[in-house]
Amino acid sequence: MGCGNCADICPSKKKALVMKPLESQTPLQVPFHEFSVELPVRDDVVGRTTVKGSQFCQPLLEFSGACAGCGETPYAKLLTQLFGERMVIGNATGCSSIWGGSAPAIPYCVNKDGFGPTWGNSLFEDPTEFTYGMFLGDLQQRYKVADLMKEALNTDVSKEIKDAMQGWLDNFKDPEGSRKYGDQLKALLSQQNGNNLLEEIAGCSKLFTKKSYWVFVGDGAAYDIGFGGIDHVMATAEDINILVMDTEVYSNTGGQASKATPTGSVAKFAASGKKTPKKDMGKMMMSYGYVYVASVAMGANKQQMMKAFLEAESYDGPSMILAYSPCISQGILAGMGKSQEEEKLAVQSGYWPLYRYNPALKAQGENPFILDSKKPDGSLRKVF
Ligand SMILES: Cc1ncc(C[n+]2csc(CCOP(=O)(O)OP(=O)(O)O)c2C)c(N)n1
Ligand code: SF4
Repeated sequence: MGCGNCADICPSKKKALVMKPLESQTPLQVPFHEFSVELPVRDDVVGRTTVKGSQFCQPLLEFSGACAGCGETPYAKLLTQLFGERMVIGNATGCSSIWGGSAPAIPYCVNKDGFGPTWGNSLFEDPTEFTYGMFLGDLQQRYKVADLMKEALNTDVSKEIKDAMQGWLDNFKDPEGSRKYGDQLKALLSQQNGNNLLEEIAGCSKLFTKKSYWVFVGDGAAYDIGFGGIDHVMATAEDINILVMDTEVYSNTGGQASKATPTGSVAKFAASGKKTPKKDMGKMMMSYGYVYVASVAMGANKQQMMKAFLEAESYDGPSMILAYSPCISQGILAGMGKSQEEEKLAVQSGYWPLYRYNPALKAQGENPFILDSKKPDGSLRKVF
């Protein structure tokens, strides 16, 4: 059961997975599955930030309602493995809001400590402003906590508490550091009664860990109706990440052309082939100079995608990742079981370039633009 992409692209010499009909496997595999879910998550074996290590981390997105082989979900799943326990996601209306939250079911889940992505769906037209609002609310409240801690440092509290507070203030923007000192403070402050200031700080403990703000958006929302909001929020230079899952059509409403649809593509509202070229969103964002921009395709280069996700998230400013996402609406001839392979072909042929534009490199006097894909291999006409 399933799309078969994982079996198709399994990199081991002897395939780790072989697809077989569900009815022939249920009696054997269900007990295996039940046993496997009782095992602890071993996310400390290999580094979390490597392609291999990330797959030892618990996905905090499971059992979505997407089409089998959907190109969007693998990106979202991986992001939850990297940052899930401190992620806030503002989702545009589109396929990702439907597979991501068809009430009353939601595929986002929590880890054993009860932490998981905070997820909300706004509208087709304003996901970036929606996420920005939550980001600003969180930031202002964290500034208030910082003020309270600075006040407490000037009072007669224990050295341990002062050290933990100073550590937290020094690591305000650092996810690991703010969590470490925040956890110390939670433990220390739980023993303090009768000190109003410390009790007020303890009451803000959910703000201690620095969060990771993400806008999840399709190409229709990003390139068309929600573009004004993207432009505005990117220009604020705040630390917000945007994942554009580019299916090159409005997938959720049946495949209408968007400004991400390339020239000649046949889509609804472009039945005789789209007349105009695909809008170059990456170029537009790069023109700011301070926006991190990357173009990725999981099936083509996982290392490059991983670098882009980590760089975008850690960059202290706005970032946009353009992620090529094959979709059932594209009518892929080989079928959706080959959607990851399709991403590879798109990159090899030069249809979808891979690159990263990292303003942090510019600040160090280096060229911020890195072209990660090779010269096109001439297969464009054959592939498409
Ligand atoms: C203002 C408004 N117009 C139209 C719609 C209907 N609608 C919902 S999702 C969608 C298309 C989404 O396409 P895209 O952003 O590319 O995301 P995808 O479904 O491809 O992931 C449309 C037109 C809407 N929700 N709101
Ligand atoms: S229609 Fe396309 S984008 Fe939407 S869930 Fe299906 S494959 Fe994914």
